[in-house]
Amino acid sequence: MTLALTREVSPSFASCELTHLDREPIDVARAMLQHRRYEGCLVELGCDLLRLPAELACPDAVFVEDCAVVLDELAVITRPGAESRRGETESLARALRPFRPLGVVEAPSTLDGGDVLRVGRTLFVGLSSRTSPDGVAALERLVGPFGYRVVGVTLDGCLHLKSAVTLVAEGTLLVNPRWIDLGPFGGLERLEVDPAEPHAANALRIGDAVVFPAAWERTRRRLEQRGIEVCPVDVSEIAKAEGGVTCCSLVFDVTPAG
Ligand code: CIR
Repeated sequence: MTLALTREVSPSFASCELTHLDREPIDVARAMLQHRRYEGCLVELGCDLLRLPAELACPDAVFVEDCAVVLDELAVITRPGAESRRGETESLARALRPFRPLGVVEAPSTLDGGDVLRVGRTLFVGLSSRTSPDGVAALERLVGPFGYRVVGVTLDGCLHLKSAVTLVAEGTLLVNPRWIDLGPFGGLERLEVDPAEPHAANALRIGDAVVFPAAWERTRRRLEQRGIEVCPVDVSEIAKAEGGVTCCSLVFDVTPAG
């Protein structure tokens, strides 16, 4: 069975970190509603939901993806680059412990899960303002023994690697080529976002479908023309906090007990 781990939107969500966006008023009640609908979409696509309660002191805690990298063999608990987010990892580690052995990224290294894109046995890792080179090395030490290759990727103009590139089908990437060096991705097919929609490269693949922000209609058409099933979700308030669709869940397979 496939589990989607999520966390409720914090009442303090409007005080989120922002790096590349200007602060706009966020309707937190609406963000909560949009988050519920996003969860509904994951359930429709066959996931079982494990929803953690909101972290009142952590405005960004809904973005669970940044605090862990969950692989079949282990879960790596990250050390987020933003200091305000470091308090999020403890409860997440507790939630993941029943499902995977844990590895931990230790200080002073930093790593955000939003910078890690898995394609088969390769982990592409964005060298963003949140992920340090020694964070990449720490990840490599933890996952190398399981046969994963770790490849650093330079990026510019966006928050995380997965703001600029995600996997939307076997062997096919959705990319904004203006934000990353695509050199390390040689051999994989690329579908570019519509130039009018620079933030549209963040799609969440579940089975053969992708969960995708409803706002990016032009890029959605490109996906559908490729034969990819798109489940649109309205994440307008979540986007104001610089969040996308991958960052609101950790999706992984579990073996049912018994
Ligand atoms: C932050 O700046 O950390 C949050 N406001 C947004 C994090 C989004 N995470 C992601 O794309 N993986």
